[in-house]
Amino acid sequence: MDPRAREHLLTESEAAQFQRDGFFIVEEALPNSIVERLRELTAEVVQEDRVRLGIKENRYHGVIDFIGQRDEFLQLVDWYRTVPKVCGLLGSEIKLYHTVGMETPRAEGWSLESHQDWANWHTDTGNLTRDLAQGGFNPMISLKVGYVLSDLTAPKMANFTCLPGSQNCIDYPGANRQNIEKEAVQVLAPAGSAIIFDRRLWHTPSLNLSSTTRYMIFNGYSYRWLANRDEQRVKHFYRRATPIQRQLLGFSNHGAYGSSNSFPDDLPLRDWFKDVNLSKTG
Ligand SMILES: O=C(O)CCC(=O)C(=O)O
Ligand SMILES: [Fe+2]
Repeated sequence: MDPRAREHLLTESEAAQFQRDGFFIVEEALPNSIVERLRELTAEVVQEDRVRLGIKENRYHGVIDFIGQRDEFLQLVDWYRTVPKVCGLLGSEIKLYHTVGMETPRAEGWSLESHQDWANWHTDTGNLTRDLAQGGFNPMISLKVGYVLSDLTAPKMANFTCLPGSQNCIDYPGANRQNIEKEAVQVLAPAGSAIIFDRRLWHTPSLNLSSTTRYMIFNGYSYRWLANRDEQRVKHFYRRATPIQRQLLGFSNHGAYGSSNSFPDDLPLRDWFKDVNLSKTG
């Protein structure tokens, strides 16, 4: 891992924002040169998938199992400006469990009134809340890092849209899941930022009424024992990945037995941060 990771630990203010709102923004998480390259590659991978699946050009499309699709995506697995913050929230015994590359073109023919065609309020990781939540207990288990690859500095550009604070609501707290609620926030963030959000936060895709196509990469991290949410075809990375990257790609020296245990040889990320107080949440 890049040694500069130690300068990018979760701050107290980020921890407080995450606790209160369910998300925070890391500005300048990626330099411009990398943003541009990732945007090009995301466009390419999404286009291939649109053709394969016959998906229209004017609808958003996310490619899951994204991380293994191009060699240059490997650098994001343990990116030094974001992953230390993920460790501050989940600890270091984590992995990537789900990755998505998303393209949201201008919604030609749609207007603000037709938001319901796009709105899909949800929390992440499928059935976790259904199967775990009991009497106000609903552990986080996973979170996502959304890398913003095109400028989202004004609303209605398919900004990440959420109900801040709703990570504490087991049921959808709004009035109508087909609407973009009045209290919803369209997160403004320049290209190169990362939005780190709790999987329990209620959020939705939203319309892009601008002339810029929106590109984002969403990398989901979880405890190592969670089942992956996509095929995670990443074995081709193993040979050139660092031990920390291999951990984050889900590798264990102990096969299936490893992920629900803490064998020291499976946890280079824990070693890397062993002298550091990662967590600001106590
Ligand atoms: O496109 C968006 O902003 C929402 C994406 C989303 O729901 C997710 O990555 O979990
Ligand atoms: Fe989501």
